[in-house]
Amino acid sequence: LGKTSVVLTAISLLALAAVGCAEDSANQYEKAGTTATDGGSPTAEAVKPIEIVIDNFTFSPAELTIAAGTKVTWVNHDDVPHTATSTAKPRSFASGTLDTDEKFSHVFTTPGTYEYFCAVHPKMTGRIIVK
Ligand SMILES: [Cu+2]
Repeated sequence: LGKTSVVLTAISLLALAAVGCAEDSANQYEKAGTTATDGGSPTAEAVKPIEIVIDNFTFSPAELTIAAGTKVTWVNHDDVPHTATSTAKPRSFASGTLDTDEKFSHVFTTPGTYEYFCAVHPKMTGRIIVK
């Protein structure tokens, strides 16, 4: 009997630990989502996702420095379609056409400087520096 209750205790502890981890991840995700637009320091947490807003024919922020492994999401808040297309060839990323409120995400794993533009409006440009 004693052995059984030890095993049962171990199982419940494991279950608690798993629940705790899941809650932590969810909280971090929510926090990142609400702070991504406040312009906080992007280097504070390497894995915090970053959002670039497209509005009024502008990428904002136009230049961004991030840690390798960061996920960047572009969201189009304009009422015309835009893209986020890497300038380099071969392209390291290309969103395709983003209609209003559509999003595109890319994880930057390799350090370097990534120039990009809007294929519909080539004068719209941005730059991401991955450290
Ligand atoms: Cu555009």
